Amino acid sequence: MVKVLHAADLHLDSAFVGCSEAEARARRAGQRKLLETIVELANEAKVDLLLLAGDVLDGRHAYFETAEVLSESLAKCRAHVFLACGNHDPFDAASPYRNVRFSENVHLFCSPTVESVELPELGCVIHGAGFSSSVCEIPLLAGFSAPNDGRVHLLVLHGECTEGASENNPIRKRDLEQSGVHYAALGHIHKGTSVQYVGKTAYAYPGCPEGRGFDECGEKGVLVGYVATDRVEMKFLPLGGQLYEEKTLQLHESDSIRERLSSLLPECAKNLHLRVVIEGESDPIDCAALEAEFSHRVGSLVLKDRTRQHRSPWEGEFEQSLKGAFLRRLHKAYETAEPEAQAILLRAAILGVSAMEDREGAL
Ligand SMILES: [Mn+2]
Repeated sequence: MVKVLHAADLHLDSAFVGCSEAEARARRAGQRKLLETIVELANEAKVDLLLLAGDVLDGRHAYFETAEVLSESLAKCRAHVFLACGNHDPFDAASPYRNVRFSENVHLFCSPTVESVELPELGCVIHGAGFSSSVCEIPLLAGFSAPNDGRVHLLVLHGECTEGASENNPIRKRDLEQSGVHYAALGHIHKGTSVQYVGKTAYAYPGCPEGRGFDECGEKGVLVGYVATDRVEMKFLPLGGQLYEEKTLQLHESDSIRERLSSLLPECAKNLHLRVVIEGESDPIDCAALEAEFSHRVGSLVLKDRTRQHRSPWEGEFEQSLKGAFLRRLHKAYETAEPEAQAILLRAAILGVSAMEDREGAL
């Protein structure tokens, strides 16, 4: 039985396009810190293996600091480290890995053919392959099969689980099954999965270890656990890094948006990036002012006003337009109509204007 920490898709040195330069720099520093956290966790949990399943770097433009952190923190790791290159960090001529001084405990799977490293003291074998360019249409695992020899067999691989074509190393179920490995530590999919099985092979994606945007919502982390020849127990461990969430705030007639927002937001959660979609009916909302007022309570706050506006049904009746003429006639009739007819005229005005403005009409 071997103890394993499985992480992937750190995307160190991401550009953080939407951020200011200072924010982007801080976020990149935070990513490096997260790598250190992962190594600390591996040491605390006394794992035998740290498996990094690709896209550890976001691209070819790695910073000097990142090369240093990779070299120094992985050297501090008391486990054997196996890193399989992915589509974002392929081992090509320009790979930043060529400038990293990796310590002896680190092994890079950087060739597109499956390579096997035996660790006799642990009774296990680690298999892996890596991208040598950013596109890999050939299934790297095809034809590979580990021997059934009583040792624990693990695989570290970056790719997309699919039965169809993919530019990102299509990993097919039949290839996973035939591989005969007990655990396939995969990378590429940023939304983590639970451990799944095909035949006797268990496989999982840990997802990215922290969010970078609203396309990576929810709690992120790594997988830690045990792999034996007859069972696999991997558990998700959240890392408490940057967290992106989207919430919907449904406004009701008498609600104060400030009060509702205030009770929705945590008092202080600097790693939380929140997008709040406001729905319901309301007067126009000054999103920028509310964001400025409440953003100190979170890492960042984005408000989206999707409310329908309160407005007079006769708004626009003096316009020189079809809408204006329509509203003037209805309003005139409305003033002398019985209450029952008034209600119908009001609905006609709302629905008519909605149709003319090509939006949904509230009944
Ligand atoms: Mn990838």
